[in-house]
Amino acid sequence: MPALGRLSAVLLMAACGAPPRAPEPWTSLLPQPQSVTPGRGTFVLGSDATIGAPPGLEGIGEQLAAALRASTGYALPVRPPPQAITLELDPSVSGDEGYQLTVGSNGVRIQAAQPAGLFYGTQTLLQLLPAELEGSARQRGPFAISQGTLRDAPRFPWRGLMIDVARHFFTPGELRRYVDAMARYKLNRLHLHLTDDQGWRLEITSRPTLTQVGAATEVGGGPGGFYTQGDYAALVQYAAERFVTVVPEVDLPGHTGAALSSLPELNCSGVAPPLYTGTMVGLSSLCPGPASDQFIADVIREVAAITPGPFLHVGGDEAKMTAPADYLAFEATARAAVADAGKQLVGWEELARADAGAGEVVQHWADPSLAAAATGNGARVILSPAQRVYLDMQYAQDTPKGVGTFWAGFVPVSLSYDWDPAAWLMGVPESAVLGVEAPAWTETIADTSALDEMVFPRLLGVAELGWSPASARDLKDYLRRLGAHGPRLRAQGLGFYASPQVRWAQ
Ligand code: TNX
Repeated sequence: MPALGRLSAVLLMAACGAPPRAPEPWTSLLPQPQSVTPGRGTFVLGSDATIGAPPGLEGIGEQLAAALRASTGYALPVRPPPQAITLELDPSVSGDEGYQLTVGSNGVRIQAAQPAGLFYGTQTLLQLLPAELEGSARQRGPFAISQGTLRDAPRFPWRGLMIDVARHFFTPGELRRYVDAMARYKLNRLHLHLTDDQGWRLEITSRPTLTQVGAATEVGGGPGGFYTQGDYAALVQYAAERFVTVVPEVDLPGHTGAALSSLPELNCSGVAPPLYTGTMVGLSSLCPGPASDQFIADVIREVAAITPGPFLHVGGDEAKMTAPADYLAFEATARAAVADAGKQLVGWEELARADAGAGEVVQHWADPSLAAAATGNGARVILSPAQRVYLDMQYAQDTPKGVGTFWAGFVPVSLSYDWDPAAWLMGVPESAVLGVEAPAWTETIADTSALDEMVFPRLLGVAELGWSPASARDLKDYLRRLGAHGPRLRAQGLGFYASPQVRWAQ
């Protein structure tokens, strides 16, 4: 250590009792920010640190404090600004989600035009602090943060994770863990696949048998489960506090086995079939007619009423048992119900067959021509190409046995990251791309330890695809940064697949 450095270390020791540990580098942020200008020196976060938040946005400061209190043991009170860490609304910062972060010798300043930007600034700040602070075990401070400035804003407005809670049920508490992780990596859409052949997971008060019967089991015959409307509303609220919008999906007119088992009148035979606990797809269809139309209208009205977010996903995929003309009629019914509820229609790419267009969103998963037809017609597209971001695809031939599938190929960490959403679909310009979403289908994923392994670390790559400018993306550098995030994932209690493509920090 040069003499001056040693002297300042001694002075610091005298001032604070112990030297702060070496600060985290600004070069391991994930997702990669728009631009970073490292400075010199550090700001030292000590036990007297305070957080300043604008009136009405104390909650964002409180969440930052809550993330750090257990591990630091600091009080971190939230007060009117300015404080050591100051959150500040500034209309000159660009974007609904953009922010600017400055670490100077006296403190940290996060500026944003909107609350979401302030929140994302706090998430970046957490990554500038030691990984262990994300856990609950007490760490010895003070903690140095390198000085510098950073400007950041997302490339795409839709950065999503889908969880299939129909094939296997996951509790609200389990989902909250994924919401927490999403927020850390600046993901903002949690798409819940709430209904399918194997389960109906949301209470619909006008049709109580949907959950009394249709939620009773799951793939493999386990106990299943469902969310009461109250459970769902609380989850939506929890997610919203973390700037994650819940996108509910009610899959129609195929993938409706659980509904058909619950309501005889939805079947052309008038007889409800037994519940299905296998993993085949394309087995079911609502019967065309007034009973199904009324069912669709009632369900969409109820789901919309407890969904403050603007989107309502009506599925529409793999309706192999529905005649093409009936499919069009069902989509017209769903479209009218979504419009009546004042929501924006989202559906799988098959919705292109029903002329999806302006104001609507299609989710691409398999057939590039369908998404291109819809965007040619004015729709926008969410990219979920199975061979890149289906989280139920196995990583490699030799990875977790019995969990995941490979119909779209093996999807190692590198492949999942190494593509450009703007160039993925021929004839679909970047302006028509709303963003990216990684679906976790759960036919083979029965619990959170299996789900963690399939979701992490690939979801972090999806986060970067959705957030970072194309020019800031680089596979080799991404794999390096991902390795640096191993301890951070561990501290957060998240399991992950220790891909051999990555050198994981211990
Ligand atoms: C296709 S993707 C499906 C799902 C399955 C998934 C399994 C899509 C819209 N439909 O029903 O769960 O493959 O990977």
